Amino acid sequence: MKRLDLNNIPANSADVSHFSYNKEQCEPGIVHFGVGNFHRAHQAIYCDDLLCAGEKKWAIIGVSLRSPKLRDALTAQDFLYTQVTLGPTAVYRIVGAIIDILVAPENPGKVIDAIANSRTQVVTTTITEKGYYLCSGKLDSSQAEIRNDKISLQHPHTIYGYLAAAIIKRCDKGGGAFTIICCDNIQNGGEHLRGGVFQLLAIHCSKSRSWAEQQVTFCSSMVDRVTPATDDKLKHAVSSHLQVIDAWPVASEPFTQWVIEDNFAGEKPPFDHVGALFVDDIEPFERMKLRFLNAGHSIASALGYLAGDQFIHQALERVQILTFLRTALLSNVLPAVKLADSNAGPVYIEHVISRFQNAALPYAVLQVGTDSSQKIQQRWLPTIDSALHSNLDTSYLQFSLAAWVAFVQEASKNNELSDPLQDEFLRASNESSASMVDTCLSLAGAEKFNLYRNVNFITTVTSHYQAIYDEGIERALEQFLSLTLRDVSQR
Ligand code: CS2
Repeated sequence: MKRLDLNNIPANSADVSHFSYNKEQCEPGIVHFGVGNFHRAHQAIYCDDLLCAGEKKWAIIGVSLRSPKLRDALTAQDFLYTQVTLGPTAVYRIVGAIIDILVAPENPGKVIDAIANSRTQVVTTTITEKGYYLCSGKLDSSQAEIRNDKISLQHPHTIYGYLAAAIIKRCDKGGGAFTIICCDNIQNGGEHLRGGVFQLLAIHCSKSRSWAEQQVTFCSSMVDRVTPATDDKLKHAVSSHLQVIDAWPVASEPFTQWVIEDNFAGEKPPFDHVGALFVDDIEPFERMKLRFLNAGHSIASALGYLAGDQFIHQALERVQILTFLRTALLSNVLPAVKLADSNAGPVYIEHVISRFQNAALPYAVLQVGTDSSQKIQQRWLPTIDSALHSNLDTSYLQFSLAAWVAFVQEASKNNELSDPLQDEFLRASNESSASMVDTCLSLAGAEKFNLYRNVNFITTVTSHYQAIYDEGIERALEQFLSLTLRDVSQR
């Protein structure tokens, strides 16, 4: 069987489509950091739609901050890949929007040049939570990688270093204004990028700092599409359906959403023509996505892992976990998270749950569990603090935190935890229950939140943790639900 490339593009049919433009005539107006599956199933599809609509400027140069693997796999196929939408049916799409992939550590200068090039109008990022070096929502400048970039930008180690070095070069060359957009699941991503970049510019080049204040804008955005890691089953489905070999196809759910803060410098890609939304105030959109969808995913992941499930949809086939998740979002998160339209909450929650139940798109509990120490700082802890501040019910979130501590412990012991703090978690995993809870919470940055100093709150988390430890998740969950649901029905 032949490999997918420009000479071997499967023909269009009822469930197969391919891009309609000539790749050679496209210009890379976008440099994107983090060409993982999510980017390829989300932003790259918006760009592909623009290119298909004749907007030739919005092809992508991808940058990998670490591994050469995707570059190596896609180079041989002219950077083409298949995106498979898995819902009630499977729909295959050959995407051409990526025209090159650079591996930053191999040649940092090339990455810096690509951003400094005046044809680049937008730089976007999906580098995951840990790529921002935040601690409790603030840039942690004490981390070694940031310290490196403070000393020199010759060989940057962080996104901030690459952007600062590129801004210095672009300012020197008269490259003109451009926009940086955060496309990760973090609140205020644009502001975080701005803060880190300006800190470095202040150290390395005050002239470029003043230039950037006028010529560079930083936008946050809310991105949404459930996109699992690629497995062999997907590769086989692609090769048997399309009769070409694709080394790295990507699957995703039918739903997609992209809301972008409208604060562009330079040219603005007309993403609104292909389904994205430009808004003046991004915060409510980010909050809704992080505090409901992502928070819910992390709840289902911790409970599902402890119950022995491999995938999120399997966890939600358990009535107890489904009930827990729904009630947690409705009775703990919704009252604590202010939404512009208060009726929208229950509808959004049901929609999110039905997306998680999509059995055609298995999403591993351990994928959500990856980097959970960073994720819960965005997804759970701010909601808990708001709820405590207003004296609202936090019982489900307390149980969730207890389940998360048990998850971290169990996954560490099973050698399945993937987290920047995994060594610290492993060291802690034999501690007694109170100190295990304390250690895990403080590793996850909880000390900066009021919940950490609330003795009643922590005592309850610890007793839930003890119950999970002693009796197993199913029994502990059953007892918890029987008590709390009785309380709810008696209200
Ligand atoms: C998930 C997200 O893996 C995770 O942590 O919660 O990646 C989620 O699938 C996406 O944000 C959906 O847009």
